Amino acid sequence: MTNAKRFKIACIGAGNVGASAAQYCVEEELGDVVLTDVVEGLPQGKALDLTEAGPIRGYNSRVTGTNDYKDIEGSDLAIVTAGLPRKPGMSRLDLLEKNGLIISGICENIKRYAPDSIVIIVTNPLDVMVYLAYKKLGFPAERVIGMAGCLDSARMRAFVALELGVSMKNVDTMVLGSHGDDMVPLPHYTTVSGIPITTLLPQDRIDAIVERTRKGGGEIVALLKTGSAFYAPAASAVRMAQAILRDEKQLLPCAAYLMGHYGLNDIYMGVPCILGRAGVERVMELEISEADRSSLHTSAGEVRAGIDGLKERGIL
Ligand code: TXD
Repeated sequence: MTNAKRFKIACIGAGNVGASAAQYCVEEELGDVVLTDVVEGLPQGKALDLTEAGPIRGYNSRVTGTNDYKDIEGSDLAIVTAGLPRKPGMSRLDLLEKNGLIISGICENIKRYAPDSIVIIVTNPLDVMVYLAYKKLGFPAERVIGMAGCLDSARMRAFVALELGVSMKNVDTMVLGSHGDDMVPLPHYTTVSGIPITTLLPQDRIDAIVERTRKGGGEIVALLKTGSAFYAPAASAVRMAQAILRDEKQLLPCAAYLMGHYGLNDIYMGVPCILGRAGVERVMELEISEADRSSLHTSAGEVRAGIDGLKERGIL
């Protein structure tokens, strides 16, 4: 083990993202994982399979599967991916209601069994679900965080690296706003080893990368036909978990609770955050253009509409 304390991580939801997150956690030896789902046998089966990969992949972290929330007792961190996907004929509001009820139920259990944990929400619609979780958990805002920007910026990093034929590791980006078509990728804060991409690529190529990043989730859904992306989303959530549990003070874009930042109040949105052992230790305010600020506010309008939807249905 690289970390001194043996952490306990609850992965709630053992579907595509949840199981991949469990895999990345144990491969990184970040802590022992409890994989939880409502489907009987699913988390147990995946946990056993991951345990059996241990001798080959060389990890000693433990993975167990359960349908009983009592088993998450004392977790240091929870990654919540439980939820339903949108089915044909289901409106956005119906999905909001279904996942809203699932997240509310899960929050009750986290509150009961892991009251000191830091919670990373992944379930869509992300910015609304993380706001709901914050309200239901009653934890300080720094301990309830949404994962989206990390994924969106990873996608942009990958596209820039592929376009320029440079190492993925050399590319840094920043993406603000809500998770969806209204996100605000920031080319001016995108660099290759410190060199702004605005000096390396023509504007039309940058515009194309920004557009592909905005539609990144949809591109994968269209290819897969059933289900949505899971490797990069899981890797992003585990990156955040690592920054927190190992107190790395990493600057990552996350959905954080805003109190006047960027002119926004009482809302969760994607902003640059310093992640450490306390969770979101600081929200960074960047200088952004008027156009980007206005996109951020448009994005906030969508999130507020979702929050109102939950209120109308009595979930919030
Ligand atoms: O950037 C992001 N935030 C996202 C979000 C990127 C990718 C995926 N994103 C969302 O994560 C996606 O729209 C879904 O809302 C979640 C999970 O996606 P995943 O692909 O893992 O979905 P699956 O494979 O359908 O898994 C969901 C699991 C499934 O096994 C259900 O049985 C389980 O959730 N589930 C529950 N587990 C525990 N407790 C409850 N109540 C529960 N209800 C359903």
